[in-house]
Amino acid sequence: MRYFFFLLMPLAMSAQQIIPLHDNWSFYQEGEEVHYKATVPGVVQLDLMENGLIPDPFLGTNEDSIQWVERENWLYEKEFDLPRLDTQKVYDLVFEGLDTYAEVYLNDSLILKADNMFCQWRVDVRPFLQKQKNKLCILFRSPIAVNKDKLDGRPYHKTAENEAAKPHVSVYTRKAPHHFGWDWGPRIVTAGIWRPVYLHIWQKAEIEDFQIYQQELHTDSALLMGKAAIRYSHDERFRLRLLDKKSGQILAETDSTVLSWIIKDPQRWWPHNLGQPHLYQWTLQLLDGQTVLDEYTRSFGLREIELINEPDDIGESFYFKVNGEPVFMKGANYIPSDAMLPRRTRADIDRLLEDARAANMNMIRVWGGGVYEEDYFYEKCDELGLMVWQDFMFACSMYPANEPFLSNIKKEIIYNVKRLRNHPSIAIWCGNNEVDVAWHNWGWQLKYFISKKDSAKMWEDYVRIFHKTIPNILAQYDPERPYTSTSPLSNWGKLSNFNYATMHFWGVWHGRQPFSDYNIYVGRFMSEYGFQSFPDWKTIEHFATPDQYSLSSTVMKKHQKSYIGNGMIASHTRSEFKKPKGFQEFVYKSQLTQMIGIRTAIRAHRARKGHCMGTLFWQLNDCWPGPSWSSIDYYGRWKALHYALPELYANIAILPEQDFNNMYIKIVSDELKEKMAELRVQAKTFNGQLINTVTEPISINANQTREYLRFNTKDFIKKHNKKKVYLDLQVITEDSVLAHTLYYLKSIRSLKLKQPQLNLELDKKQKRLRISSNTLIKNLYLYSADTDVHFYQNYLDIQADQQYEIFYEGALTKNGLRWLYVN
Ligand code: BMA
Repeated sequence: MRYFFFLLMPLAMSAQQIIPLHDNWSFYQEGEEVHYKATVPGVVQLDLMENGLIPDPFLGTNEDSIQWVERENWLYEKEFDLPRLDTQKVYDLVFEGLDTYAEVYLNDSLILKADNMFCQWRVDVRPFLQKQKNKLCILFRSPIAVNKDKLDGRPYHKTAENEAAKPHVSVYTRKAPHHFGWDWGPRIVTAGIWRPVYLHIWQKAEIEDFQIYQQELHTDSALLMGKAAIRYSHDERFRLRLLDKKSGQILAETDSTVLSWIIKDPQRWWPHNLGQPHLYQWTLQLLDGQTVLDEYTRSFGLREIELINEPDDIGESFYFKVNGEPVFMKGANYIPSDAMLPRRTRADIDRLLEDARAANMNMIRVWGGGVYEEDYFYEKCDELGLMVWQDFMFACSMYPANEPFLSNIKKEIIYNVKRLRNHPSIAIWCGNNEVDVAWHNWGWQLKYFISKKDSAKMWEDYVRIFHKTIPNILAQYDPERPYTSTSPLSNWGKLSNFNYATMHFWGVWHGRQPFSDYNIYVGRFMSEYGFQSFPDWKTIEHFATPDQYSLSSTVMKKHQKSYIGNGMIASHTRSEFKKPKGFQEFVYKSQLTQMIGIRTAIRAHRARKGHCMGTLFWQLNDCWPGPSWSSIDYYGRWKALHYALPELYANIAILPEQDFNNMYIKIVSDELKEKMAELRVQAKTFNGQLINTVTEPISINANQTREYLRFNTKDFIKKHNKKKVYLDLQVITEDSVLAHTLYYLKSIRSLKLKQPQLNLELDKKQKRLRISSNTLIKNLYLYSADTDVHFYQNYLDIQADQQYEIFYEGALTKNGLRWLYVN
């Protein structure tokens, strides 16, 4: 019997009132007179920008000129009236998030001191309220100032290597670690009311929490139990009723706080690539006679998730079973999608997560150097059937566990676990990002002269937080969801380590190894690996002026945050391609280079399915415009890598491997059923002349990778020059193409490509481009010079014997249409 837990959040309420407090805020710098208009939710850097007091830190080298903001204290003020004040009611002032050290005054009384941006703060303010001219004032203290005195004699902050300025205070501050600087983002130490603030007015009782236990899940029925936590303003008891939201059918009713009910023929929640992410919508009502005092509605899914992380013949497995089936995880690491997050909209979240799904990802990892995302983010993942690997917010540095700090951490973990545990999409909790691996392998102890005694204490604190406190909290609040103390569990230094659990493989990039090493270093679950590229050209045009279009310009260097960044991109691009003509061509080739690297890795990981059961590249997205490991840039523009992912991450994919003159055609299937199909391999010249064809009927094994065909390439291409031909590989059924890829027998830079005659026909009505060519065009990149256009396919190889139709979004004109290709 398995138990699963869900939490219902308020959606619609009766006899309850929410008064948002987002209007008419002003802010000012402590010690200054002038007040300016503020936007709430928001952060002070956005408000300063809005008021023209600082430049946009995302442009040029402006980041430097806004650094003073973090050292100041900021005050936010607002007045509000209430339609009436009712002594019978509770008036909770709720802050969904305060960033970070905030003192809140209501009508001059200090009602709250906040010190953790990841927590919700709720204060009953009835005694402080008046009907008119309530004055709310919040003082945000500089996290630098608050913490700088804590550094003396303490060793922890020495390890905070990602912080872009001193003093290093991030490890003493419960605030998004990347705010202090990271190797893909700016240092913007924000402050402000970063999430919604409102008055929650209620009477008699309210539903504080509703946890659902999936007691039994069979094909014909599911047995569920729910436990409600009710807050009473007076000592009274009420009835609870649970409804199916759609049909209105009453599922259960009780005088206690525990309900149980049965669902006949339950539909399971599946990751989208294996089935429907079915969601039930249930509403819990709190009743006082016939009056509904409070109502919670929430969607949730019935599913089983198990983590198999145990010793095996070669080392230690690490894979997930979803609804009993081993599932290979395909995806990427997610970072906060804006360095100043509150300005991000729901539409932005929709687009990014839909883009992840469009790339055939089934998992994203919410990485531990950012934030616990807002509810909407996970609701969207639930809906899309996108599984979430959820880190707790600790990354790449050692954290103290002294009493006040640990209790702050506990509060944060409990709050976020209760808030998020309902989501079927969340597959696993993970203690931190790379803290364990760093402590044991990055040489901090020697580098920072950390004494034996301090080292022992630091590790003791690590154990206290990640091996004791967090798992203890989870045992109480979310016992059935898997927990792993850190990612990775194994370090990439030694090849034998790749037999053990999770792996962040940074040999390519930090270790300066070639892409081909992705084929050798395949771990059991690759939770990170990656390669950088420059963002879309339009994005570059936005943050840099033409005089800065070079790798060595001040702006291009400022936006590159990795210590080896631009050089590493340049050297790999040079080894894949001929010398680019100009910076724009370099940017284009940098993206193709990244795509080639990550394609090598993904294919290698999927080829060894079974040994390896997950591949999450670093990183999905950006928090500002600049070169980085992302597949989608800050403005949501897809890089060449993201365009390649739908094929690479498809449930059925062809994995060609070449070893001298031997060609091995493997096919990976993530499908749960065997499939009958035909494998067709053709050799063609660049002009489209067919040299050879092989067609093999195959039955594709379910949930497995296997070799289906092997041949000698020399024989197959009948003495043609390898530099002048390519393979066209397809897996087809009578009515569909299950998988398709083109394979080149030589590196791109050595191919004898010819100058093409490209035919482009634009149909603005259909938003469609028709493309054909007299010779193969390698990686045709289409863009619009004057408007923002998203092509649904791009960087395609155009075969001479095919016609292509590419659809797009946006306003494309014939004059604005531009392209680049490798030829
Ligand atoms: C990984 C991440 C990040 C970092 C990336 C690139 O280890 O966890 O800390 O941005 O490497 O260096």
